Amino acid sequence: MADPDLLRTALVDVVGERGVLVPGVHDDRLATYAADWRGAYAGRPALVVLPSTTDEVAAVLRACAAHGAAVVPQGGNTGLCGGAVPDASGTQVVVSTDRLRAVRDLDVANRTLTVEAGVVLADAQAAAGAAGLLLPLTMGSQGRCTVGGVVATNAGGTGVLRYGSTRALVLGLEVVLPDGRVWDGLRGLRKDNTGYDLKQLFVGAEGTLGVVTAVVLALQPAVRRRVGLWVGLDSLAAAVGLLGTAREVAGERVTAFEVMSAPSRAMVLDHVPGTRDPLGPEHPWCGLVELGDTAPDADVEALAERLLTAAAERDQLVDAVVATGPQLDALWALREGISEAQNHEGPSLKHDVSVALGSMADYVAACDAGLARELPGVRVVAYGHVGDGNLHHNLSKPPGTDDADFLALAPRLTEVLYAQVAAHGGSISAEHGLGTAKRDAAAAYKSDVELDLMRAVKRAIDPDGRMNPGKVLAAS
Ligand code: FAD
Ligand code: S2G
Ligand code: ZN
Repeated sequence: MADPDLLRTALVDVVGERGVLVPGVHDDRLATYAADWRGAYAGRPALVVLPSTTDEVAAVLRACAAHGAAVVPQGGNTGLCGGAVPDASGTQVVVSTDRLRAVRDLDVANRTLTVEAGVVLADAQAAAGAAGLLLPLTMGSQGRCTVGGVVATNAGGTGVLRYGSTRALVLGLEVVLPDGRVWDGLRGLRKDNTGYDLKQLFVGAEGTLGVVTAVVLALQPAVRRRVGLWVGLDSLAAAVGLLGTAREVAGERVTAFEVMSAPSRAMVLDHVPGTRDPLGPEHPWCGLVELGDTAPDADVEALAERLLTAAAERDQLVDAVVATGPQLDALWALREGISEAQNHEGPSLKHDVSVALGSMADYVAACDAGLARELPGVRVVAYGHVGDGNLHHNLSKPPGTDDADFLALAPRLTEVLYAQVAAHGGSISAEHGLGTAKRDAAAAYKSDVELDLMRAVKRAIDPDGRMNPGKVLAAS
């Protein structure tokens, strides 16, 4: 970066004094942008800028380009791989989308919602719901993560098995490029076959190619009738079998399929007030299956009973309860409470992996053996979106172990787990992206051709390498 004071003056000219946070002057406010939401990753920004329009974002990026300053786009800062925080150099400018909050359009006939990048996911869901439509992106961070962030990370969540990841829901993007040009790709067309699908380059790019300033999302018909099944399972293989039965009986009305291991449930019951496990702690796994129908008169309860009958005939479940309304919401609170609960148990090693469904049980068994060899008593907090082959294979320290001793073993424990992911043809990042945390591990599993293609895209769009340096790809 040339002269930070000159850059600060240039940025204040664009967004005004209130739109630029300066170290040593605004340290309290700056702190929330320097570290991620959970404090797992932290850096030192040169400045934090809060533009309020696309034109201001463009002017900010032009100024950063003129001063050779690196840019770190930031939304809700709930990312789990360190992608939204600056490095420790004190030279990177965080560009926050906090003030890009407009809902620009909701087209009921076309079933599209156009929002600016800083709109919180829950607010986008509410805008769709108010029009009798559904934005089928749901995850535990939805009260804080932004639409720009879910696009940049190609976020998944609990609706992927029915509706796909964010990538499947994006119809158009407005992006400010590293040189400040604005690409207006805000088209709400479901079919537009006119050359390279440029928007898909920015979905999942984690801020390394430009700043997403607005998004056109495809909406779905609202689910009018929903029912949940909370099932006791004696193995992960049984869960996979139950998924097959659910799809046979209910087809696309299976709108969520999550599993929770016994340690993950126990942690939530210990640390998240008001939660309860209707089936008790004895089942090694429990499944939360949600069936949803867009027909207002659909008898989803009868569908649930048919599913339970078929699953029982196949010995796929040990026990079950059917839940609707508040009981179903309470089961989701149990499921979504794991992330918070695990933080109460010392450092949590997070692994967001995916393997083909048929390999999942073998993969977990191989990991259990390997992890126990490395650290007897390590607590495997496994849970998540099994419907997509995605498991959050998190680890917590054995009770009574020192945090530092556990963290010293972290690289080796992760290595054991990733080796099994590779051995089972899986991915070491199913939905959270790479950031800095998984950048090198991912590169180790990619071919030279694939890495060359990724670097070629990066060079073509961000030739100076100033967009979120060191995220997704090692800075060249
Ligand atoms: P940030 O954390 O601010 O940024 C994430 C990345 O996107 C960074 O690389 C940043 O540079 C980039 N970025 C942000 N905004 C823009 C923009 N406008 N333009 C360009 N780049 C941008 N994730 C899932 O996929 N599924 C889950 O089920 C899930 N559950 C979660 C539960 C909890 C409790 C928590 C804390 C996180 C969870 N996450 C989950 C992770 C996280 O919420 C997602 O990755 C989310 O997409 C991040 O959005 P954000 O706005 O917070 O982005
Ligand atoms: C989830 C959250 C991340 C974690 O709960 O689905 O994506 O492991 C995860 O805390
Ligand atoms: Zn998840």
